[in-house]
Amino acid sequence: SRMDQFLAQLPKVELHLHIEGTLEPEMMFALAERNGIALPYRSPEALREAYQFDNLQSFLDLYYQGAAVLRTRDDFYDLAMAYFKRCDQEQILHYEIMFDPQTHLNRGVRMNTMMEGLVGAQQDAQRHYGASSNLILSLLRHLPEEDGIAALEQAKPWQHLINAIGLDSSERGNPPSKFKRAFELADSYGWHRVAHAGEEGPADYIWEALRDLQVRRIDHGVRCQEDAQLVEYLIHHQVPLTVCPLSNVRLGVYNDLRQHNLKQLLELGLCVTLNSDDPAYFGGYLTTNMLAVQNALKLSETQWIQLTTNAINASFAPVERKMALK
Ligand code: ES4
Ligand code: ZN
Repeated sequence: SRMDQFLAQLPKVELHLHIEGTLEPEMMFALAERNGIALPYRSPEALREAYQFDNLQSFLDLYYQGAAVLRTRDDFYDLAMAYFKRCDQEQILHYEIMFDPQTHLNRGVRMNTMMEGLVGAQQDAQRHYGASSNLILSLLRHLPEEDGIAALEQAKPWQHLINAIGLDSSERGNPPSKFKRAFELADSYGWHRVAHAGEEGPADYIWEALRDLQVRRIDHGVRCQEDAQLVEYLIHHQVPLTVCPLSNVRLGVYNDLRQHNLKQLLELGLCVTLNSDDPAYFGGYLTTNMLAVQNALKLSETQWIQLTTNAINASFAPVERKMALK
């Protein structure tokens, strides 16, 4: 349709993307073979069939298992480059990608290995596609804060190639306040701060991320509507929310896209952005998310342009790059 055409050609920015969540079953099998690792599935198709999640934790279990095929610098390079190529095909001109170093450090993969692969791919994508990107080092909130601080210390030599700290993994029972000192250390590196909050966890975790971690963006944040004062605050301060519609449906945050509050939040005047989260696991990349949202919620062209403008404003791109994107 004309609207699908409009969405396909619209210049895009992606701010909530786990690079380990772009590991397609085919690449998982190829890397497993390259590294001599056995997978407990017969084929990529059989693996894909196992992607039926009840909640965040049931997804995370498979996601961490899948990430175990990533061992070498080339693995991280190939993973990132496949996503960057995809971005070029979808008019995604700027992206800020998260990675979970603890997932890899705890398996004996060195920080240098990850960083050389990821940064190498970022540089090549800049050269080949003219795209700009930022790296967000994300801590696993189910692990102790000390473990996260150890990861940050390993990242210190790379501090100028990392743009922000993030916080992800199992939200319930792991409040943002647990990571106050880790986020202070990241601040001393000159990094921006973001955190997953209000995905499965309560609205109070959004307040905590703002107050205790001083975050500049909230990843997900869709449960903010359970607290009217919080909604008012988010509007007044234009705190960006990186909303991930297909992720929310696949993980049971909403039963159906038609129940998703993305359009409502946008119309209330929040700085909403649209993102794909873990596209290899949740059924599609950014354009697929947009088409599914359009099908379910029917946004106007003006609203779609607003979502993109919000993403440009909410990004950590240098001001000259933001102007070029507009
Ligand atoms: C994640 Cl959807 C989601 N939520 C929390 N942590 C994550 N890590 C990767 N995807
Ligand atoms: Zn996420």
